[in-house]
Order: sequence, then structure tokens, then C-alpha cells
Amino acid sequence: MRSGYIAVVGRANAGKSTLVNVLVGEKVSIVSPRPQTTRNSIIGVMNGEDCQLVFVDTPGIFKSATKLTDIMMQTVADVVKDVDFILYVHDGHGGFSEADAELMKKYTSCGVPAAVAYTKTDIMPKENILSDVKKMYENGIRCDIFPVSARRGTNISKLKKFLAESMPEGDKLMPDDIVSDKSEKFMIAEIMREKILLEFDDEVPHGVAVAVNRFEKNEKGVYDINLDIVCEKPNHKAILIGKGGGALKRVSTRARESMEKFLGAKVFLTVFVRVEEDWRNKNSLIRSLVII
Ligand SMILES: Nc1nc2c(ncn2[C@@H]2O[C@H](COP(=O)(O)OP(=O)(O)OP(=O)(O)O)[C@@H](O)[C@H]2O)c(=O)[nH]1
Ligand SMILES: [Mg+2]
Repeated sequence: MRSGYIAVVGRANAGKSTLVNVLVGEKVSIVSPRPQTTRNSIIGVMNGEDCQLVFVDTPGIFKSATKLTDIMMQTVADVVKDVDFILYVHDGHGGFSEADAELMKKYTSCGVPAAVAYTKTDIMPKENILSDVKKMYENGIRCDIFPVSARRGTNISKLKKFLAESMPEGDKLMPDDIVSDKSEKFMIAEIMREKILLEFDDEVPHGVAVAVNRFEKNEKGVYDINLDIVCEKPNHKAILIGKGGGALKRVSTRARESMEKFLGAKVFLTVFVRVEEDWRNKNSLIRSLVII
């Protein structure tokens, strides 16, 4: 039996959470086309024949601008210190710059065994893969590189096999029935945030957090869920609510449908929007709204 923790790290928006979900076979982490989607370290467990891979999804690396992003970057640093393996995710479709080389080198030669998942190969010219791999070699990257597409499932089983073989021998680290370390309540808040990230433009979604005020299942098996969407500015609140409440209604309906799928039950959802000025720079609010 082989088992181990695998940190999944890389630039913001590289495709880490999508890859973790595909490797685990269940959606444990939300995904959006916007950078800074993942804010926490999130565990996703894959049980295979004679192996257990415990993936740790992490916030994407980028230049920090608030106390919240400082904490997110600290999360990455903490996670990589304590794992058996680092899987560095690179967005192949985004090209390969000197800054990419530097970051990749940092995480693939820090003393922990590592590999690169070169992802999004489904939306880029195939010939770029070889030239980028050459550039990686020229920049001193010496670990295994796996071109994959999480969206299409290309090369995923090859990557899984490689990771399983790279784990140390040992017993299971998690019970068989555990897929994630996060609670249903956490996932509900994340589903709401995912729908906001998908629906709204620019700065609005980045300043949004979701607080769960009520999460109860009644005697009829219906979940009664009450959420606050917390935003940073009154004009963001107006955008989130929209004309005649239309935007909020639309995003809430999408979130409710997703929550029903996730919980396997009917959901009665009520949502309010409130403003907490500059909450991303206030430790106590960050602790209660994000790092819970
Ligand atoms: N075409 C294509 N798109 C992908 C693939 N993997 C991820 N994406 C898209 O890339 C975007 C970012 O994906 P995420 O999985 O949220 O990226 P992330 O690295 O977790 O992002 P952060 O949490 O913000 O750091 C989303 O729009 C995904 O649908 C892939 O293999 N192919
Ligand atoms: Mg993510």
C-alpha cells in the first residue's frame, strides 16, 4: 500500500482545482475563469487499488495586495512544507515565461519530490508543448512533466499512476468514506461564491465572501439555508442585487440548483447582501468569513 499528501500548487487560474476534481473524481473545489478562486487549502482524497492519494488544493500564486491574499500565500507556503510530493500545475495555454520558469523551479527543486502537470493542452497548439518542455529543461527544470487536459481527461490516468508510484509505502491517511476535509456548510458557501464568480465581472467577485447564517435540514428532508453575500462597497451591493433584484435572483437560482445536486435534497435558499467596508484587510472578518 502506498499513500501520501500531494500539494497542488501553481499560478492563479492555472487549472489546479479542475485537475484536483478530475483526479479525485468528485467536485471538492470550486472552479472559475477568474484568478483567486480558491482561498483555502482543500483536501481531496483519491482511493485507488493499493494506494491513497491525498491532494491538497491551494490558492493560486500571485502578487499579494490585501491581508486576505497575504494569508492565502502563507497557506501555500505552509502546505508545501508538510507534504510527500508537490504537483506544480502550469497553464500550457498561457505560454511559458521567465517568471514561470522561476516559480516552477522554486517549487520543483525545494527538496520535496515534484512533477509538473502541464495542463489545458486541449486549447493550444500541440507543437508548443515540446518547445515549452525544452525551455523548462534549459531553465534547469529536471522533474517529470505531464502534458494533460483536465477538461478532456487526457493523460490523467498516466499522471495518477505516476503519482501513486511516487508515494511512500504506508497505510491509508484518511478513512475510506472521506473525500474532502471540508464540511457541507463550507461547500455551500463556496458554491454560492462560485456562481458569483461566474456571473459578475471585474472587481466585484474578488471582494465577495459568503457567510452561512443557517444550515438546517427540516423533518421533510428539505435544507433551509440562509446566506449573506458580503461585499466591500455599496456600489458592489447594488451590482450584486441588480435592477429589481434580478441579478441576485438569477445567481441565487443557479446556486440553489447546484446546492440541491451537491446535497441530494431540496433546498430552500434565502440570500441577503451586506457591505463590510474593506473586509479583506481586517483580520477578524477574514477569520470569520474565509479562514474558518
Ligand atoms: N480548456 C481547458 N480549461 C481548463 C482546464 N483546466 C482548467 N480550465 C479552466 O481554467 C480556469 C481556471 O480553472 P481553476 O481550476 O479554477 O484554476 P485554479 O488554478 O484552481 O485557479 P485559482 O484557484 O484561482 O488559483 C477555469 O475556467 C477552468 O474551466 C483544461 O484542462 N482545459
Ligand atoms: Mg483553485
